Amino acid sequence: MYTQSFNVPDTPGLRSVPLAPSTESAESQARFDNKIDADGKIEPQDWMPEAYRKTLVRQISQHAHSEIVGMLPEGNWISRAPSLKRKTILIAKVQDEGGHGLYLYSAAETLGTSRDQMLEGLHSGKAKYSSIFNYPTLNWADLGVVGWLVDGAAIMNQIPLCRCSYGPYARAMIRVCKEESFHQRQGYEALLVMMKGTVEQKAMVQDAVNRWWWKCLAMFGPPDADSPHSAQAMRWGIKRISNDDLRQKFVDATVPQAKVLGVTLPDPDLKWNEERQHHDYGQIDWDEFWSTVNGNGPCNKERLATRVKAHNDGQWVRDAALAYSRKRQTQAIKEAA
Ligand code: FAQ
Repeated sequence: MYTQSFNVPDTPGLRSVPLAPSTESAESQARFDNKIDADGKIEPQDWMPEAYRKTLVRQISQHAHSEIVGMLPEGNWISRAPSLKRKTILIAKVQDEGGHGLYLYSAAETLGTSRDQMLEGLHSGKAKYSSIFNYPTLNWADLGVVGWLVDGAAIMNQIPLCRCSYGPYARAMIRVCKEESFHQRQGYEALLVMMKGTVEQKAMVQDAVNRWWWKCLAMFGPPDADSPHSAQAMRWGIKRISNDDLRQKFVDATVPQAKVLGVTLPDPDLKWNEERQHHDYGQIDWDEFWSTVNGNGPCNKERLATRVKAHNDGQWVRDAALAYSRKRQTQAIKEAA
């Protein structure tokens, strides 16, 4: 359902933004600029402007933390899945999200930022993660909607990242997108089954769609005009498609899916615009978005506390692994002597 076919051309006009000036040697800068202009890949050993490195670390950090915190709203439901089949699928999905976080922490390590530094940023509340994971999953229909819409929005954003100019991030995203595609499908399929069920089950699905729709639209980030990082990130080929263009693609792709499912998207202004060849849609509540991003959503405190506790509870595993590794090293030195 969500494939590389969503990998449409870059948002037009990007190349008209000049590259940010750098104080580094003109030769290194020129090599970097040429590679970016030729749509080549920047690799960890290549020289890169500090601002490029910083932007990547910021975005990869936000992304990695989203995958890790994103395990929590679904992990809560593993013990309450309605059948063995759904439980198996959910366990696999939550494990995949953990794996995505780890690939991304590794990608950030290639930029010189350690996993400990990244985790310190998350646990202290300084680093961001996606707004969407600060909302509660109230019932089983929410889990289907998270798969269909949250993973659907995530893939829409992530497929263009497979073409990101930074090699390790781009390569990590290829596998992530394949797995996210399975996540989206399993959510949609779970909802299709519920929509063939009782009146109460259908009402649960509609209620979950009503609660999640607008929050999923906000996942793509602020409107282009209010997005401080977009122009430069796109000029560097980190982001390929703007926040608003991705949001529009998501709306256009989701409307027919909602129709097949038999649910209404909760937006009276949602309608096809013949002239634009896109759907028009209503106003997103950006005050609510920023309030959530800034720590005041319904679950921010709970999510962070759960994450910090899980990390602290796992300290003995890290200690044991380190002690074992030191013991092996000491043995190896003794044997070599
Ligand atoms: N939530 O100038 P822009 C997933 C922040 S993965 C929180 O537009 P940018 C998988 C932004 O960081 C979902 N903060 O920034 C899954 C910046 O703050 P800063 C995550 C947000 O970076 C599914 C400020 O606003 N995906 O769901 C959000 O150019 C199910 C200004 O914004 C990614 O992270 C937001 N929604 O564009 C897991 C993909 N939006 O850093 C489990 C990679 C914006 O100045 C279960 N990331 N902000 O303090 C991106 O593509 C970009 O970072 C954007 C934002 C598009 C998210």
